[in-house]
Amino acid sequence: MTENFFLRFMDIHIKKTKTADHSWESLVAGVQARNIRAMARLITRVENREPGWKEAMKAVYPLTGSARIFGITGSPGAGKSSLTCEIAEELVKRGHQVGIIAVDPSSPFSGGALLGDRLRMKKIFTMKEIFIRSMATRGMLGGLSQAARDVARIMDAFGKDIILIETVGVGQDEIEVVKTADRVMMVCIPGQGDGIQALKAGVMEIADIYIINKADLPGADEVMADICAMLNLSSQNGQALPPVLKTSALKNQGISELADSLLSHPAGSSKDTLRREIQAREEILSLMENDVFRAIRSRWEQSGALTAEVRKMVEENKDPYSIVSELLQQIDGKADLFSS
Ligand SMILES: Nc1nc2c(ncn2[C@@H]2O[C@H](COP(=O)(O)OP(=O)(O)OP(=O)(O)O)[C@@H](O)[C@H]2O)c(=O)[nH]1
Ligand SMILES: [Mg+2]
Repeated sequence: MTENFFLRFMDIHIKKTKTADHSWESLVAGVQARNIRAMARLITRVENREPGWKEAMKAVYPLTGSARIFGITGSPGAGKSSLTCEIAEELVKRGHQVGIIAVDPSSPFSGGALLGDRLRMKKIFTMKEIFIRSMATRGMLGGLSQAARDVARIMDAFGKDIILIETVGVGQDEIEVVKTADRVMMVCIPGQGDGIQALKAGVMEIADIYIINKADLPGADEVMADICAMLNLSSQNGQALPPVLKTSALKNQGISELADSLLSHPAGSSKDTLRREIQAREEILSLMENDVFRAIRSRWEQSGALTAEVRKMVEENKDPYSIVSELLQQIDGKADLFSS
């Protein structure tokens, strides 16, 4: 009896230890085996830049490449989240596996922020074909767009073949995030004449599809005409104009046409190649910037050089420009690398 109990206890203990195997290898293997908890955990650990994250991403990378990434941006309250939900549902109907990355400027996604209180939107949380992850804009180690890339890749490795990234199209960081997508949807709304002027500067040129959401409200045709006029003005000779579509996320109108337009884009055009090159360059540079900076900083901090120089600046009024030049000169004698 006692022995039996002991064996059972051991058995449970072993099972527990097994399921609690959170090594990077087991998480990556879990993602490959389509284990949702492994995916969620891997995302968190990579986002937190826990030691070993880069090795994990090296293992994830070869598993990626089949997902299409669509960015969705626009002014606050334009209906981006509502549209994201409608598009996701439509794509699931067509047999796709969808990942959603909601970049929320205010708070990490907790179930309320993205959803509002609409029941329809809550539904997609229960659909096994859809995985939603939110990301706070602040405090993201290594930069927001890199975090979005990493999360999208993990979802891709899991088997999500479409990834939707929602961001508010206001700050530079958010714009950088949508630039990591293969195609970008820009959401406008009726009565936004001035808004379009404001958006024009930063976001308009990166959009591939223009959407006038809330087309159930008056004024949609006017905004459509404004956008078309603007696109016509800025288009170069012979260049095809991006599609401009009207939707109502509220009434589920125009969603199917939008999905058609998203999916119809032929892959591999020269514009795509150019975009990929720009994205690759930005990613390499951003990863490098982070690593180089961190390596140098920790070297200076550990050697006490930084503290010494801080004191010189405060107590002896030494200028910071000379401090940085001199510190850089100490790095492997390769001062010329850093001089400009
Ligand atoms: N009339 C109408 N209202 C809509 C439509 N789509 C969304 N809304 C409403 O607009 C409000 C904002 O919708 P969200 O989907 O949260 O908009 P969002 O762009 O994600 O908002 P933020 O993420 O806060 O910038 C909600 O009250 C929605 O119900 C639509 O097509 N028509
Ligand atoms: Mg939203």
